[in-house]
Amino acid sequence: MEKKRHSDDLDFLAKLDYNKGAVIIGLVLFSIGLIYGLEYTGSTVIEPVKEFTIFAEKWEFVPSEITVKRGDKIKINLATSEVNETFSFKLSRYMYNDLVIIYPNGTSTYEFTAYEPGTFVYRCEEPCGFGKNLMVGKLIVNPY
Ligand SMILES: [Cu+2]
Repeated sequence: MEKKRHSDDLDFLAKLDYNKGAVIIGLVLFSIGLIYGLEYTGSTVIEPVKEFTIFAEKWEFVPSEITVKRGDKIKINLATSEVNETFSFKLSRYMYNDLVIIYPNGTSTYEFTAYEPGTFVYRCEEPCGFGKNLMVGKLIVNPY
């Protein structure tokens, strides 16, 4: 039978200490990861919506230019004070099949996320009179 030496015990203790250290480092790293993870989750949950109001008039959109950043969540409020005219709002690319109607003296909203950078035209597609073609504006989505 092999004789047990003191140094064997010392080695064992040294290894144990090393393992404890590793566990503590692991816990610290895990905690840091958790904190960052929670912060990240928090920031995505409360991502603010950028809100704009566009007025439809005879025959223009005011404002006729809006600038945002790629990835922005956009809410566009549409309003007209014209009492005898129905307008509409159509944004190229982003609104393939959508069309928002703005009824006389009414309001509408359109929400989307600006995933694609570039310059996009918005226009009125209602037959609202001879100035119809003047009802254009542009949305600029900067890449960053
Ligand atoms: Cu129109």
